[in-house]
Parts: sequence; structure tokens; C-alpha cells
Amino acid sequence: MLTQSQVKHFQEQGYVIVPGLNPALLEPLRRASAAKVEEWSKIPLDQASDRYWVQFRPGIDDQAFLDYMASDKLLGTMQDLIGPNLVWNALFCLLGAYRRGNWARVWHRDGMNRYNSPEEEVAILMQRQLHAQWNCALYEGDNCLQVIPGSHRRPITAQEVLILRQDPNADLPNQVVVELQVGEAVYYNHLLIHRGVYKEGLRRETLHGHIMAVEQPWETIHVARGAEYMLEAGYLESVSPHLRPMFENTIAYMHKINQGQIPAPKPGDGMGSREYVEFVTAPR
Ligand SMILES: O=C(O)CCC(=O)C(=O)O
Repeated sequence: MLTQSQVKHFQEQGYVIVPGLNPALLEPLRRASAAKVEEWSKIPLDQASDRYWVQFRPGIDDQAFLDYMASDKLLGTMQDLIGPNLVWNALFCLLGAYRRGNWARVWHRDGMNRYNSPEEEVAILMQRQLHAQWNCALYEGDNCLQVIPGSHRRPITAQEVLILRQDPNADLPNQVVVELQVGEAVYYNHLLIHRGVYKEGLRRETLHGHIMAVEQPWETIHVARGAEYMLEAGYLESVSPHLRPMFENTIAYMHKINQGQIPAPKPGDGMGSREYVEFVTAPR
């Protein structure tokens, strides 16, 4: 159970670091992750050079991922942060510098929509506060994520835009480097202005997932991409009863997408990191 001050930190600063992966899960997760990474590393570089993550399919891939998802730590933390009714979206392993040397993902907000004024920008941000994404480090030394605390509730500043215009990878005022010990997780609102800075030689295999509340309005693009296996007969019954309510919500959500009940994002919305930087730095 999180303390009130941890929840407040998440709400106001947009992130909170929480220790406590069950130690019995660490080795099985490392083994499962290494096997998936090995699979991924066989993809020819010209087909995979842009990828820095591997997707896990709980219930299809190694049992360790399901055990991790079903842990009280993960579900309890998410419920403390965003409420009791959860919709699972995705689970990846973030890799950082694998096969790419030193590089950085530019400052961005994930999946941000386009807007015409700071008021519209804040309205979009405030509509998306009932979700969280997390990074849980499986190895020592994960200091790849950097965030601008509090930026998930306010417009990007003129000073930030000025800096990004000169260099979308430059340091920004008040940036915080998120340092994770093994088994620690940072839960964060991915609308925080953030980036990933990756160093050659750092073994980074960091579990990275996204969960939202059923109450969170969202566009189709973001939920359960690549998770059609969840719609197969018998899938739900195959997972731990602990996970079923959350997975049932995901499946219901996917049905709504397939039936066209959830509006598709407008063209140009749900921007990726590069698009985001181009959008905010464009002359106005
Ligand atoms: O590697 C990281 O921790 C940052 C990931 C990131 O920038 C993103 O998920 O949008």
C-alpha cells in the first residue's frame, strides 16, 4: 500500500519510485526476459534498428510475466494511484542501448494530441490523468529515464521550446534523472515531458507497462495493441483469478474498439517523440 505522500508525489510531480519486486520473481523474470531479448536480437539490424523494446504477452510468453503482473505489488500500487478498476494495456521490456550504441530518445510527451493554445494543451493533459506507465529495473544501474517533474499538468514553457528548437536532446531546466535499483519501479504519467538516454554497454532490461482506469477516456491507438490473443476462447480462464477483472476490462475495451464504439484518433494525433518535438518547436 502506498503512503499518501507517495500518491501525492505521483499526482503532483507525475512520478513516484516504489521498491519491492518480490525477490523470488527476479531470477525467473531475468531468464524470461533474456530469452525474449535473444529472440529479438536475431532480427536483422536493418529490420530492427529502430526498436528498443520487446513486447511480452502475459499468458502466452513465460509464466514469470503473468506472475509479475498478478503480484499485489503491481496491482495494489496501480489501484492506489488510479483507482480500483484497471485496464491493462501493454507490457514491454525496455532495452536502451542494445545494438545501437549511445543514443537518446528526444524529449516528448507520449501520444500527445495536437492543440492550438496552452489552454487546449492543458485540457488534453487534464483529461488523461487516470493512467500510469512504469519501469521496473531487472538489472543494476538503470538511469536512462529523465523527467521534468510536474510537466504533466502544465503547458510546455517558452523557455523549454526555445531550448528544444536549438537541440531536442539538450538538458532542460529542473530535469531529474530517475535512478532505479534492481527491483525498484518508477510509476509515471507518460505525459510528463521525458526522454530516454541510453549508454553503450549498460545492460538494461527493464519491465515497462501501461495500465489505465476504466474511467479514463482514451483513443483506440493506445490500448492493447498486438494483444488479439486475449480474445481467443479460453484465454481469460487461463490466467490467475487475481488478474481476470483487469484483463476482462481490457477485452471489453478491445471489443468496443472492434465494434467502432471508441473513436479513432484524428490524423496527426497520438504523436510519437519526433513528431512531438517537431510540433512544439514549429514556428507559430
Ligand atoms: O527508456 C525509457 O525509460 C524512456 C522511454 C520513453 O521515452 C517512452 O516510453 O516514451
